[in-house]
Amino acid sequence: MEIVVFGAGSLGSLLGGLLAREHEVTLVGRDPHVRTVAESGLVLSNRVADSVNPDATTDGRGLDADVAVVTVKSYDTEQAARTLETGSFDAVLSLQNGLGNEERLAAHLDCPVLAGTATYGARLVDPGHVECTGVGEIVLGPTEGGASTLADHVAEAFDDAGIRTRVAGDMPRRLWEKLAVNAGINPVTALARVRNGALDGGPIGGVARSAARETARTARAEGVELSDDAALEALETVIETTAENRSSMRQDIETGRRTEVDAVSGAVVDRAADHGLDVPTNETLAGLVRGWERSQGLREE
Ligand code: KPL
Repeated sequence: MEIVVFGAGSLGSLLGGLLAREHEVTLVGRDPHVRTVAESGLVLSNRVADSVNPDATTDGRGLDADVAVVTVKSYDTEQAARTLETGSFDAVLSLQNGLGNEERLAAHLDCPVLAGTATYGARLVDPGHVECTGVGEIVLGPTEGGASTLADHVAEAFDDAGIRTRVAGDMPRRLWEKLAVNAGINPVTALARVRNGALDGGPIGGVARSAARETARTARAEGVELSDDAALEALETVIETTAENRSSMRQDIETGRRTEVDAVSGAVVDRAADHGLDVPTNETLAGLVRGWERSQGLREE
């Protein structure tokens, strides 16, 4: 199968590298990483040690493949969609944080867009070298839920490359559950500069739980069946299984990059407002992270 991985950050590079063991893969990303991969290949280290040679480019326009896997940050989704629409794909799979990525992609593309979640952990060690910090799984399916032979086909391609993958008929609920986890863990660990495991208890753990509960309430207002208990259980599980990880938002703040707060806490605040719900914890967390971004000149409004 021909697969384009659009967004050669840590997760995109890891999945692209694993897929390249079985398929023809093109990684789209930024230099110097992409230049190093194109010249010398991609080294995968830790639990999935290997060395592979995918194509790699900074120019994602006009590509033609069976599947495009989108792993860019949520604030780059619009730009990715405009670039992908210059190419040709049978399916596009979003493996991103936050709400609304699939809709943004679908608005530009005439092929089916699948939704997915990824619980693999990855870290870009150096240009051309990605470390696997956690073996998880991919769950994917149609954005509106239900069955799809296309989703089965894409899952099979991931499975053939040794990536544990499942097809789910309830992606809307799963995306909200993931949002509850991210809304709980990401801004709190970023602002407090702690590892995910520090949310195990104590006052900051309480803030994370409150953000997750508010997210579940907003999901229900949107017609998605996500109980507070289910959201809290998902949160506890991820805190435990990723205890040693630095969340992506903490990494963004520590390296002075813009964060995905708009698509995480900001999305909860916006959707809650549509239903007249108050979500004070998410509102406070969004305000604090946006304030940090403003102080760094990373956002204007
Ligand atoms: O997805 C994550 C992230 O860091 O963005 C979690 C699940 C919180 C793991 O760190």
